[in-house]
Amino acid sequence: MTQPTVGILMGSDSDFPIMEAACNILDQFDIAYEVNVLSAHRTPHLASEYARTARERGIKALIIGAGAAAHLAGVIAAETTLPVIGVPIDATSLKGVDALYSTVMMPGGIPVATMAIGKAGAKNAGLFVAAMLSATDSAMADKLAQYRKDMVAQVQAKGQALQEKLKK
Ligand code: RP5
Repeated sequence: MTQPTVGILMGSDSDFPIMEAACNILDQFDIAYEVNVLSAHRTPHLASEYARTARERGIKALIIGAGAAAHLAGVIAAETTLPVIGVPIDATSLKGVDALYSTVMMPGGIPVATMAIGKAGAKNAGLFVAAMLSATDSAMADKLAQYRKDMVAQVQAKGQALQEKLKK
């Protein structure tokens, strides 16, 4: 099995339908990852232990999804100097704003790179890791450039399809 480069954590398995978007991007870019469910509140000791041992296990970046009073990314960032990317999850009646504030409002000294709430954030977390790796990996930079080109082609195709539809 390939040694994982990225650790994906989520506070609950109920976060997975959102966090799967990060997995899909990492698959697309051939970046090996591991996935774990750990909670800042329900399993605080296991979460700290995971973060403390991540670097020695070869992990280069961590993507952390959590909803509600989402402290997981901050707790993980407190225990490692690896880059931590937070994904706020819409899991309560506050629709993810609770998780966004909990994740993004870190005190100075312990950074968490916070993405958008939900699936777009999880997808961008995967792309952000690819971008970080591309700083020292030219093959990854090429893949990212191709991804952007494909996106332009997809947007143009959608515009053309819409124009065709309106002509009818
Ligand atoms: C958070 O509480 C999790 O990250 C999840 O988003 C939310 C709800 O968890 P469950 O009650 O569904 O396990 O810690």
